Amino acid sequence: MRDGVAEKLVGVKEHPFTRGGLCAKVSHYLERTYSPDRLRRPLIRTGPKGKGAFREATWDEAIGLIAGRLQAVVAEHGGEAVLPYSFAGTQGVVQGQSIDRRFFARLGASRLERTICGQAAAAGQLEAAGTLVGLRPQDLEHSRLILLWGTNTIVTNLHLWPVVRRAREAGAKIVVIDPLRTRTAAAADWHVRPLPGTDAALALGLMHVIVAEGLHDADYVERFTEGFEQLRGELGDWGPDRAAAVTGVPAEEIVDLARQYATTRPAAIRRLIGIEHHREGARMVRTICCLPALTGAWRDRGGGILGPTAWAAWSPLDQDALSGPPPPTRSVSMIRLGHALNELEPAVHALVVYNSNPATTAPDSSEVTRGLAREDLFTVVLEHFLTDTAAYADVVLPATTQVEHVDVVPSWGHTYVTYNEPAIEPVGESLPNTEIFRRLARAMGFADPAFDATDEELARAAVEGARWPLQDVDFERLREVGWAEADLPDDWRPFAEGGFGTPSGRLRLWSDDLPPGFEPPPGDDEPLALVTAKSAHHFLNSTYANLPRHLMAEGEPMLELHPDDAAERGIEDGDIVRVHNVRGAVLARARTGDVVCPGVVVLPSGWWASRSGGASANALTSQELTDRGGGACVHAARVEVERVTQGAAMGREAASEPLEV
Ligand SMILES: Nc1nc2c(c(=O)[nH]1)N[C@H]1C(S)=C(S)[C@@H](COP(=O)(O)OP(=O)(O)OC[C@H]3O[C@@H](n4cnc5c(=O)[nH]c(N)nc54)[C@H](O)[C@@H]3O)O[C@H]1N2
Ligand SMILES: Nc1nc2c(c(=O)[nH]1)N[C@H]1C(S)=C(S)[C@@H](COP(=O)(O)OP(=O)(O)OC[C@H]3O[C@@H](n4cnc5c(=O)[nH]c(N)nc54)[C@H](O)[C@@H]3O)O[C@H]1N2
Ligand SMILES: [Mo]
Repeated sequence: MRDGVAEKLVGVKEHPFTRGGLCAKVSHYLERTYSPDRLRRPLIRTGPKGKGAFREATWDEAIGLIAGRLQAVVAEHGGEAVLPYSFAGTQGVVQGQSIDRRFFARLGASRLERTICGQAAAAGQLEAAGTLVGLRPQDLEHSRLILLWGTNTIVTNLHLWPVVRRAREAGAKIVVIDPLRTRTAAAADWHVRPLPGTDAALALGLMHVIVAEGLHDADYVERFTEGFEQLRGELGDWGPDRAAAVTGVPAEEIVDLARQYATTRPAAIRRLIGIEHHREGARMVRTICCLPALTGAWRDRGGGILGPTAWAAWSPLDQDALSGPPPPTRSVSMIRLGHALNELEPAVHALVVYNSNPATTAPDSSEVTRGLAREDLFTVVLEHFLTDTAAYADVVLPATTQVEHVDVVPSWGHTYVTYNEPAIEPVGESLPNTEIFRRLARAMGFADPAFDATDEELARAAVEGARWPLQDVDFERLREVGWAEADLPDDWRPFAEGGFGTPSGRLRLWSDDLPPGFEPPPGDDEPLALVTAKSAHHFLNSTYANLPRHLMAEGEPMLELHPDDAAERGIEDGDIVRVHNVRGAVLARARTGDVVCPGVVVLPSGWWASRSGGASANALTSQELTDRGGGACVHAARVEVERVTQGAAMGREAASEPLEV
């Protein structure tokens, strides 16, 4: 800090989990905070929607305008004609789910189903285990076999990688199960490559071998699970040959993996959300959850499943004290924003977006932007930058970044909560989300004291009302130290003696509602499976995808495709290709190699259409929901690819002049 200006952002070495490490995205966070492109004043639209023509306004004018328009919408169409749209952009609970939620509840606005990240997998795990509790990340150090199942740890979860490495140094074998040869797969001991969306068949094949060879833990199964006989019946059809035919993983490899998984102790499965983004995303996770119960892996420290740690360091915070009760209004899926803006009845007339950039991150982006372009839709966006979503707003409000506001930052990658103290004064006239919603509430005449709570009071309430395992976190101490750990016993083996969250306390190896199993997806016209993974190392979804350093590091959007698929289409490495299906088309540079198998292609998600040739990955994905949990099938689109030009320049050069797609 010098003269009120932050000069350097560093990780705290004493932090027990991150140990001072910052990922490639956050290590230059201050470039974001002080970027010349940062929004510094409220903006009011002066040109056509989507063109980014705005004039500056005072806060009073902007707030007054919004309050007037919202009041008019509510008076004419009712509260449900207003739709809030927000996600985890801000990372903290105070700026992410407090005064904002109270405001929309008071308004009687539609509720947003925030299901784009993790809810499908959670639904699958709940079906099997009845709880989201799982391993503690540090305990992977004790594991001797680690299956990184559909997660690209080095890119998306960097802080777990040192734990994985320590386990490996102590003799653990690291297996990556991923259709793509990711950086993580390349760094592992063994890369198992199922076709996208077929993991349930892989898990069934593994369980077939385990049960057929008597490698399951009969005592654990007997005492702590239910439905073994039905599962065994289903497994009868899943010999390694059939599993191999469905997944593309050779039968011998399935047998080998099954034996190693069942006989190596402790054996851990690490999953995040890569596998949930498929039609049967919940069922895939539900099926995988049978594995550690079948083998009794839960008996060991470092054995079992490690999923997101929100159960330890997020959900226990006092959600009611932050958000208040949700209104009894209709709910709208965030995955189907395109539908909500274009087709839903009664119609949405006002949209308020914050902590999210749906023009880029929501599926089926042509439908999203078609909705955002509606002249009769009143749109407000709270942002740091003029994102592709903000470009469609009627009013854009400048929000503070993490170094400018108070927050309690939960985690789903480790078991610590963090207190965020502002380091600098807000840049320009930016305000915390909370303060923006307070001002809006006042302007709308909401006199309720619920809108008077300060950020610090909200933070305190979230922590003081927290449940297990955050119940003992002391707010003053959290503020002083900066972080606090969930209170879990040193020897954390949550299900060594059963105790699952199901009514019987047993893990459900079978349930009629959503049994372990695999259905092939319905046939599709397009020949290639598209995965839209988070392969951009320097973006956090679409965040940072406008900053020079981060764009420079990523280069341009690349379509990875197999040399055979390329040859069939006359495409050579470095050519510009058009990736298309019925929903849209995206331009990318082709890279041929062994990242994908034949029949599979990959586009990175997160690129702004305005900076990458006019469209990005979600132009190709659909608004279809996963089987459970209302998730997004963003790794399950199908596409065709054709060559546009030989090796010409595109990407950022094309940003101002979008190529015709
Ligand atoms: N195709 C495809 N689509 C995907 C995914 C995928 O893998 N493939 N992944 C999905 C997943 S897992 C997720 S989590 C979603 C994420 O989708 P989004 O929630 O839209 O995430 P971001 O793109 O990071 O956008 C967050 C925005 O919040 C803004 N922001 C940050 N902090 C604040 C703040 O304090 N106040 C305000 N007002 N704004 C703030 C940032 O500037 C940024 O523009 O995307 C989903 N979409
Ligand atoms: N650099 C970076 N880090 C991030 C993010 C980011 O945008 N950029 N986003 C953050 C967020 S919001 C989240 S939710 C996490 C997500 O973290 P991850 O779950 O690790 O992220 P994904 O890229 O969605 O998926 C991981 C892997 O799943 C694979 N996959 C896709 N379909 C299948 C399948 O059917 N079977 C199998 N076995 N694998 C499959 C993909 O090929 C991909 O390599 O990352 C967080 N970290
Ligand atoms: Mo996510």
